[in-house]
Amino acid sequence: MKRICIMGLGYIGLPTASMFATKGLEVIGVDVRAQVVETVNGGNIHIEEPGLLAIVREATSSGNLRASLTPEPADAFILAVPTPLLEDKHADMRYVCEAAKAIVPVMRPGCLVILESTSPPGTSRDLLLPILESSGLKAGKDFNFTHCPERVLPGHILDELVGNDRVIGGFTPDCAKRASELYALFVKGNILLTDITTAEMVKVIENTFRDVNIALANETALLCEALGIDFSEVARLANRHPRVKLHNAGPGVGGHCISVDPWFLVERFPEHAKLIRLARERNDAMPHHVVHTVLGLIGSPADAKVAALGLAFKGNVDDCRESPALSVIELLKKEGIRVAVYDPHVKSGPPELCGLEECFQDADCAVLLTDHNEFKNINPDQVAKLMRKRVLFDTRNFLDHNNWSSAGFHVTVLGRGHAAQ
Ligand code: SAJ
Repeated sequence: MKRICIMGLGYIGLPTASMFATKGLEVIGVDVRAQVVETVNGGNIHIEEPGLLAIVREATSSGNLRASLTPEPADAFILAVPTPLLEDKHADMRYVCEAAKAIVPVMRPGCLVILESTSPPGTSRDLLLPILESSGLKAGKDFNFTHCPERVLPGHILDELVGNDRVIGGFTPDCAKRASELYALFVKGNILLTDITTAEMVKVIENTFRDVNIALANETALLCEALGIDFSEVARLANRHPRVKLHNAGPGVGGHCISVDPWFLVERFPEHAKLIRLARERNDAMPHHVVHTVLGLIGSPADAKVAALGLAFKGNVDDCRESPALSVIELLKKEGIRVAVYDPHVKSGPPELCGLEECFQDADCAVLLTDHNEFKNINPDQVAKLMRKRVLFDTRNFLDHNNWSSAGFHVTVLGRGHAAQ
């Protein structure tokens, strides 16, 4: 294989394109956004990811990577476009379909087509196959067809692209073998071959596994509150069992993966995926629980104000997609409460976003929503002077509570019942 065409230059497509280009392949990175094409061709990046700029520079300056608005004939095509969630909790497959239609005119006999985007199981056979075969070529006979889901962790994408095991599902075993030869150019983890629908299910169930476990942790936290005991103590001791791994409780599940992918199963199999739906609903209800607790803590002072710490969906990233913090803020505002948000990682966002001092100024309660390391460095004595009341609600059991209590704060922790506070 000499020439590959990657559809979508986002969080997955751009690192993957650069990786192949630095291994000597000629790579055409295609994106529908002219601005992205221009940025990449200039050796720059439009997304934050450690190490990405260096590898994009290396790839473009060698002449091996070039971005374009339209696909060109190639030995392999990789579809790495988004599959977001629609309002009705169904996957929006528009981008996958459009990318597939765009490559049909440039597909040639013997080429390899790879779907990387996380998709509802069945997508490759039911949705993509007819589009690709409209080229007049037959999958498994005239062209190779596979699903190779990405499983990288944002913030560690370049390391995990290389080091993680890679699952490759083929329309036929030969198709899978062909794709494995391509990925072997840079993957150092094991390459595991299977069929195309199994690979789709593997990816979706990985994130569903995590969502269901977090839902169990969140539900356990609510039970502990009702019992007057501490979830963190229960989890610490239960996790000493060799086969138990309770996840962390918190304000909900965000990001574009774990809070999205389980719906792909619910959408397709509503009559079977009952536990998966319940887990999603449990996690989505956590912001309501957070707000209910805050209301109990602040009572009903006139002009109440809450200082929210964190907007991003998890610690030490700037990504706010599906962040539970956004839901908490909206729900508080609906209750007529003023909200100010401090997030050292997020550069732009809702109007409530402000600096540390402005956030704490005259607040009746501080609520920690994201576990950014910077929050550990906040000096409780200093912010106490700014606040109207010294009340802290830690929804992730993250801060040093002794420190905050010593500064006169009434500290409440999600999952810790009154008797254990
Ligand atoms: N969370 C909890 N409790 C926990 C763990 C996480 O409440 O015990 C919350 C986080 O705060 C966050 C959300 O869940 O809001 C998701 O965070 P995450 O770190 O678990 O996952 P992501 O979305 O950053 O990345 C995941 C990764 N999957 C797993 O860890 C199983 C990654 O490997 C996938 O490649 C990625 O989704 C993806 O692209 O699908």
